[in-house]
Amino acid sequence: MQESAIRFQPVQKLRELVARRQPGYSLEAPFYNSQEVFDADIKYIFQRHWIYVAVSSEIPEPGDYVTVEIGKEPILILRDDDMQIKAFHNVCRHRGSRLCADEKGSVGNLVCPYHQWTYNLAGKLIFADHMPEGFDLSHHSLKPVHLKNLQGLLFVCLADEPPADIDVMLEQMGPYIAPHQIENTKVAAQIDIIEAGNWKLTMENNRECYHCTGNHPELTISLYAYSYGFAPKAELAAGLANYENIVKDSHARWEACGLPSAEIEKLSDVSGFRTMRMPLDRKGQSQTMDTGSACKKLLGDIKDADSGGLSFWTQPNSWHHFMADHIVTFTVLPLTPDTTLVRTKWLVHKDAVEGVDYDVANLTRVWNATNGQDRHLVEESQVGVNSTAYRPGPYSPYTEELVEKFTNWYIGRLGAGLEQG
Ligand code: 3BY
Ligand code: FES
Ligand code: FE
Repeated sequence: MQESAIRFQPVQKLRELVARRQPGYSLEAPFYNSQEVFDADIKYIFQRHWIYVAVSSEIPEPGDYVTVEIGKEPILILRDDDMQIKAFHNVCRHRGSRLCADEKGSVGNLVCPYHQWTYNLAGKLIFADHMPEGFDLSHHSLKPVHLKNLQGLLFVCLADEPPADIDVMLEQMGPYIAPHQIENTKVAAQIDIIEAGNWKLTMENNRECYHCTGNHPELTISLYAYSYGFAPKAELAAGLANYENIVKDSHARWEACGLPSAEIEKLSDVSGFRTMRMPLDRKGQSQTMDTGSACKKLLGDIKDADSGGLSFWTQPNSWHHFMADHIVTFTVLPLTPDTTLVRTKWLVHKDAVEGVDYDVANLTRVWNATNGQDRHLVEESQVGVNSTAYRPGPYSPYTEELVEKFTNWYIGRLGAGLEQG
């Protein structure tokens, strides 16, 4: 009896933490700094949900691959000979060596560096030297990983039975993303930063713009403060009403051009997401320092540079901004309880020429600056929540609603995982 009490103590402790979560408040400190919660986050959140990892245009040709690690699971995503995108565990079926150590590359076949077991692009073992007569290659294929391609945004799921409601997201989001034609883009820039903070602090920070006016001088040039909610103070009423009119007119114009724009909010779904095409301030074209296009060649069939910004947020780990001229896409991957990888990619039309159609420094300036500022905010939050003085604090019902939707989703999914075991 004593033995089982000891054995089950961590889960019990986690269940208690989940059960006493106070709605409307930030999470208790162990959620941000304990190894037990981190391990549970990897097991119940990152290994059981659809995780955004990459874009299809990073692997345009057969044999192109990217790798990513979700917790301790190395994953390989590649384009096969039929131009289909597949995901596998990046683990050799011989003695388990990681197959591809590079973050991206291009191969004819996948040759394990250890003893040269060789797999084709379908993951089938086609060569293994020194093995006895009767050794069956077909029993040693790479282990597949579930993958969904949302118009070029690639999501993987490590669960045996992935959440089926990803299909709702694919169906509803498809028409929003399709006009930007990710398949016809290229990565103009990628920047990885490792934030000294728990991944949930990164996600919570992303879900509000309460902090934007005070911290993001570059982003707020193009961002309407009203687009992220505002306290209904009398002196702001006229500004808010004006913004709402701009949204209404812009949506009508964009929808007429084949750009779906209306808000969809399904953040409580297992595969939760939210989207909306939002007007941008001033010239209204792009998230740049002068709010004009950063790339002369517009994406897909989009004719009008003035198409606002389609934002798309997913639970648990991504957000994306699609403009007429470029796309910025973010993936968040937990590394340890207090370090997190934030990977940002800027996509432009594949035929756009650097130095002619776009300038990388100009393209990346706003989000580079913003990421740096957000990193600082997350790192300062981590220092604060580690203090014995930290207690969960109240969310604003006006500007932190989406933060609460994130933490509610997280608590719900973690609780469900702990119940299922
Ligand atoms: O990317 C976003 O949508 C949020 C809101 C604006 C700042 N931010 C990180
Ligand atoms: Fe891959 Fe031996 S571990 S060939
Ligand atoms: Fe921010």
